[in-house]
Amino acid sequence: MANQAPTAELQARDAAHHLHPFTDHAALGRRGTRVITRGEGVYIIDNDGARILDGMAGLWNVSLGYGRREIIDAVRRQLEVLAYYNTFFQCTHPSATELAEKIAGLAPPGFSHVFFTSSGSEANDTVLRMVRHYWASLGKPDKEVLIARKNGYHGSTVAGASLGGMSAMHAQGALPIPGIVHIGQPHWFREGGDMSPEEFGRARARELEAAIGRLGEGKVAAFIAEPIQGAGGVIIPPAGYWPEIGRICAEHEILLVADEVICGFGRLGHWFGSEHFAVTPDIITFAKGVTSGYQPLGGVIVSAEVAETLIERGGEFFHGFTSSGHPAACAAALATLAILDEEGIIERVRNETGPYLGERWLGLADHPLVGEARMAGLIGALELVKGKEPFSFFDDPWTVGTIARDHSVASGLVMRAVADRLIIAPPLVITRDEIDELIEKARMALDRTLETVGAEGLG
Ligand code: PXG
Repeated sequence: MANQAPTAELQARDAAHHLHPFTDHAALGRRGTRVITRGEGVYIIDNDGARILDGMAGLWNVSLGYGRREIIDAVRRQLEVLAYYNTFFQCTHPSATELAEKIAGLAPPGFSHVFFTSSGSEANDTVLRMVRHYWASLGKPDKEVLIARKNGYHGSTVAGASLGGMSAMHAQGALPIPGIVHIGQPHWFREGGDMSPEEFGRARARELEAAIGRLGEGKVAAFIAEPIQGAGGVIIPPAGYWPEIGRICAEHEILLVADEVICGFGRLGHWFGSEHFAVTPDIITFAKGVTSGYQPLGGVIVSAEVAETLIERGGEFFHGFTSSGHPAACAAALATLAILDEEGIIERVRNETGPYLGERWLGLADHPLVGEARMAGLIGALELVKGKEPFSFFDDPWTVGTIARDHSVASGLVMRAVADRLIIAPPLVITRDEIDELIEKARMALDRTLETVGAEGLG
C-alpha cells in the first residue's frame, strides 16, 4: 500500500492542527511525531516502511494483533444492519444484549449486570457515581469516600484522574476532587525498604484498614485498585497484598472495585486479573482489550447483589453516554471474545506464552542496567538502575528510561518508558518465535542504552 504522503509533510500538518494526549508539544515539535501507517499481526509499520514489533499491543489493548478479518467483518456487518441506536429510554439492540449476557457469563461467579461506556475513564467515572448512588439507595448517603492508591491510573476524566494517584495529573486542574483518599502502592522494589516482599505487601494493604478506621466505616463507599498497576509502571503486588485487601474488604462494609481496564480479558492468563490473585471484587471496570482496540468500548460489571440494589431500590440512575452500548463497538467485542474463546488464547497465555516470555524476560536481569525484571501473564517491567549491590538509581528518573525507549523503537521493538522503567504488554497472540525476537531486541536496546549512558556520562 502506498504511503498517503511523505512523512515530513504529515508531521508538519499534524503539528499545525493536532493536540495530542499526554504530550509536551514543544518537545514533540523538535523531534516530530512517529507516523504509524499500518498494522499486521503483532507488528506496526511506520510511514517509511519500518516494521516494529508492538511490545505494547497499541496502548495495552490490541490483544489479537492487527488485521483480524473476523472483527473487521463483524463491525462492517453491524454498521450495515444498524449503524447506531441508543440504549436509553427503554431501548436496546441485539448486540448490546448479547454482549452484556456474554460478559456477565465470563465474569467471576456472582456477577450479573453490565453498564456500557466507551472508555476506561468513563467506566471509572461511572463507578464514582454508581457506588455513591448504591449506598444512598441503601439509606447510607454518608458513605461517599472512595479510597484509591498513589501512582494508580484510572483515566483522564475528572473523576478518573482524581481516583488515579498521579501527582503530575493532580497538579493540573485542581485535582483530586473532594471525597477521594489515596493510600500507598505495593511497589516493593522501590519502596519496600528492609521488609520482605510479603511483609511489605501486607503492610501496604493494611493502609486500607487504617484509612477506613481514620475516616470511619460509615463514610467509606469503596476501594478501587488495578490488580496490577499498568501505567504506573507494571507494579506487581507481592503475594501478601491481595489476600489482605480481600480480608479487609470482607470485614468492612465497603465495595471492592477492580479496575481491570488493562488486566481484564486475558492479559494475566485469566478472563479477569482478579482471578489471577484469587480476589473477589464487587465491581469490575473494563475497556481496552474487550474489543482488541478495534472499537472504543468500556464498561462496569456489577455483582448480582449490587445490581439488585440498583434495580430494586435505586430508581433512575441519571447517568449514561450517547455511545453506551454502541452497536459497532459491541460487535467488535463479541467477535474479539469469540476469538479469545475459540482459539484458547487465554489458556495459551496462562500455560505457554506467559511462562515462556516470563522466563526469557527474567533472564534480562543479568544485564548491568537491570535492577529487577518482573512479569505476570503477558505484562512485564524492567527497573533500570545505575548500579547494583547495593542498587543505586539515576539522578534524573526520566532520562535513561526515555533513552532506552528510543533505542528500543530504533531496534524495532515498541517498549514504553515509565520513568526509569521499561514496560511491555505485547498482543496476547504473540508466538514463541516473536517472543524470541522481542527479547533479542530488548537486549539490543539495553546494550545501546548502556553505551549512551557511558558516552554521556550518566552512569
Ligand atoms: N484504568 C486503567 C487501569 C487504565 O490503564 C484507564 C483506566 C482509562 O481508560 P481510557 O480508555 O479512558 O484511556 C486506563 C488507561 C499509558 C497509558 O501510557 C495507559 C492508559 C491510557 C493511556 C496511556 O500507559 N490506560
